[in-house]
Amino acid sequence: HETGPRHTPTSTLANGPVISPPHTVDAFVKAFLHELNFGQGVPLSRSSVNDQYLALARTVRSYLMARWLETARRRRTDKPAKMVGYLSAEYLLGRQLDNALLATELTDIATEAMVACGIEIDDLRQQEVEPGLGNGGLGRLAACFIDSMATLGASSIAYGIRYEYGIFQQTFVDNRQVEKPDAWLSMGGPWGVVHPEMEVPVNFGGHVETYVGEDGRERRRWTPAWGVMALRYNYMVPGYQNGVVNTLRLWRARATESFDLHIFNAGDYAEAVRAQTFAENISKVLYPEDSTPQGKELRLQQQYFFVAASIKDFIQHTMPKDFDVRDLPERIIFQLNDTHPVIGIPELMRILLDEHDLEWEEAWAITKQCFAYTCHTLLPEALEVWPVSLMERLLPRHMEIIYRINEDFVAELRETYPGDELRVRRMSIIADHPERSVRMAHLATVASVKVNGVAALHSELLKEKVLNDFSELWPERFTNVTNGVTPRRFIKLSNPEQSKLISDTIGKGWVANLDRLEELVGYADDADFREKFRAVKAHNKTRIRNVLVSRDGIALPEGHLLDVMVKRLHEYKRQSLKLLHIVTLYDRLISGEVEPSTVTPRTVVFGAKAAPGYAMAKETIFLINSVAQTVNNDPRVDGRLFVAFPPNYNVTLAEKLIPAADLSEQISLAGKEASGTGNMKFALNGALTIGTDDGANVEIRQLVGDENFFLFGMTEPEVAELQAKGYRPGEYYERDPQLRRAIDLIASGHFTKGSRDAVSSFVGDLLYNDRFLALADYAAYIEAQDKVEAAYGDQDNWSRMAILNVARTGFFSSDRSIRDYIDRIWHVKTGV
Ligand code: B1H
Repeated sequence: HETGPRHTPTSTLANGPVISPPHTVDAFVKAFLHELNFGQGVPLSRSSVNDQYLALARTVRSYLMARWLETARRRRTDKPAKMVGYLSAEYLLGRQLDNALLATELTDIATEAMVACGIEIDDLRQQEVEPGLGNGGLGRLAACFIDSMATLGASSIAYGIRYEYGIFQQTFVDNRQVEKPDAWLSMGGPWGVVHPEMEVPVNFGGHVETYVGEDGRERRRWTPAWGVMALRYNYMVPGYQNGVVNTLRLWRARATESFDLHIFNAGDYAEAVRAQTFAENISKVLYPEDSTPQGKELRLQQQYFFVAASIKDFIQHTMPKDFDVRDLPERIIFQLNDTHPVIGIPELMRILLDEHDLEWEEAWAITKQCFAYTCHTLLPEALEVWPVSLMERLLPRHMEIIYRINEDFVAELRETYPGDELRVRRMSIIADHPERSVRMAHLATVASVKVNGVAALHSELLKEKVLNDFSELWPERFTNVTNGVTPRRFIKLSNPEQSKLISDTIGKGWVANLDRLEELVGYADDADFREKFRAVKAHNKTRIRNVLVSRDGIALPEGHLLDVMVKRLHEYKRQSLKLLHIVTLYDRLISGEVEPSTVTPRTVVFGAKAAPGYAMAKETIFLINSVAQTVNNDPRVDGRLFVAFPPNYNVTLAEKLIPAADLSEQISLAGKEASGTGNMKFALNGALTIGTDDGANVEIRQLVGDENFFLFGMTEPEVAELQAKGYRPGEYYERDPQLRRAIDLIASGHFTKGSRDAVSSFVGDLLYNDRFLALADYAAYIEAQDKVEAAYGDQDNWSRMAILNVARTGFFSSDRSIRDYIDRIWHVKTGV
């Protein structure tokens, strides 16, 4: 393929710099009509809303294009600098239009331009289908991180997969989750720029053999059985008003004519076409498991596909033609977003050994400097392992290299710990039980410059538990980088009213320097400011009410405390505990234990997708919907309690829901939630947190102060102690009458039209298993919730607390996280 600089113009006209259209309404209108007429091929008078949206998106894209080309040109021509290659299987991007307008300071111009064309820009916004190329926190973190890398001007490129179908669309049928495919590209994907001529081959299968090279040395040669092409789709990642536009490069799989040559040659045309479809399946769909990866062959294909394409792309296309691979450590650090891209380690070894003829020691010395690994979990079932049998079949050369890496590693261990075979077996990259398999977290740790957790507590537990042996061996390799979220999307864009209040009070600088929120601390005591702050919240509640009515036909009551729990459905996150609280509140109302007029009216909003194969999670969804239906229609509740569960929670809904929340539910069992990032978004948008001592909750509480946080539940050591002595959930049920009533009410079938069967697995699990100790934390949770209600009664003080949450959580900007990675792990330049 032709790849290098491709054209030398002879006319000076063609030689000039690329210039954006001027930042004026007239120019914008002109560019927009050009896109509509010549791009979409329609006159304004006959254009559909989708035509208009696509033309608007392309117009904004055209404004970004000059900055994009300029950013890339500077990277090519400046003194060679080290880059970050961010490798992630997921990017949960959310809608692009508003972020691009904000970055280019075109929001007002575009709005006016649309008015001039007789178009309501909001209708076009609604037309965009968000790219949901991620499951939850991990994918959204990657999206926040690339935003911050661009805003800091970090020399960087991000790589991933352009799934044709993102995270499934969730619907409810008879209160149960039903998944629909997410055909996010079906209306046209205006943000991706494809370069079909720049495709990269990626091979699979086959065998490895020894041969003798010209120099008489023995070498290994991989003869793959089949391969696909990785098609390059570039997406713009604009920095916030700094002229930088970085690249997110997502790969799509395409079959080649030579995909499986012998089939075509055999004349079986239909079979050959079927085989092509097989190849293109690789980038077809995002796996919808959050935290519990399945050892599926297609998933390993996806991982190798995008990582192999990315590394090859970096060495062959991003580096200059005469580049010497021995210089790689000076030019790249690949950040591994969890273990999903870890196959890149043996891949780089393969390239250095087999394609560049380096000796093992030299190749290993280089490889070890080129990767850093972020672990995102503490759940043992979330640690990825691949069966050796699968690896050998799909990537035989890589399996061989992994064996050799492990051999050297194990030899080193035996020297360091003579006679400690137990330890050697624990640490080995290869596990023997229950099936011979490759432990990707071990491989990542052995080959990385740094290994980091995603919140202070998580990084400590990583060292003490999950990777304890490794942290004893290499203590200096382990570090923490607390997660963050981008203030552009999650404050400036999602909460314009609060943003305006902040800017009017302390100036506009906070958007790119979130520590400046501290200047708001004093205003917590300013009655006038508090009143304005409350007005913002009231405005955001009206906004979400309108959104939910038109989106789902859900009519939220007015004047309620808005209590929000949004995150993936998982037992460790304990949506079931929240449900027990709701049932308790309901029970108090219908049993006459409390007089309805005396309780704080509360609306609970859930948002959660369950992995399609996760039965207990789906049962929990069914029960939440069933409880909502019963509670919302029971006259005895007298409008004091309302439960809403809008389907298909996604980034777009989060942007509307989080700014309206009064109370943020962060109630995972201590020691299970690595960080959480929703928790940060809520605090920054003026919600108070009710939460356990887990993940980044710990740091949030330290920053906002105990008096501005509703802490409850066991600590991680208490959890470990209880589990060690033997946890029996039934004891809590027996001892606590309030808990017993709640569980009995569920078990009776009260919420499920009299059906006990429909709730038996849920109730049975709580009483006899309860892996995440919901019953043990129930009493403390209820007590903390009662304190919440009392506190909400004093609106002035509540506002004071909420303002302090905003003022003291600037630390959770992803700009700070990225600066941490740059200073302590990546050592790359900024300001480019
Ligand atoms: C997180 C995942 C995850 N941790 C496997 N692990 C996946 C694991 O497709 N898979 O197989 C997908 C996702 N996701 C989350 O990462 C943590 O649970 C959160 O606590 C954390 O905030 C987030 C970002 O670090």
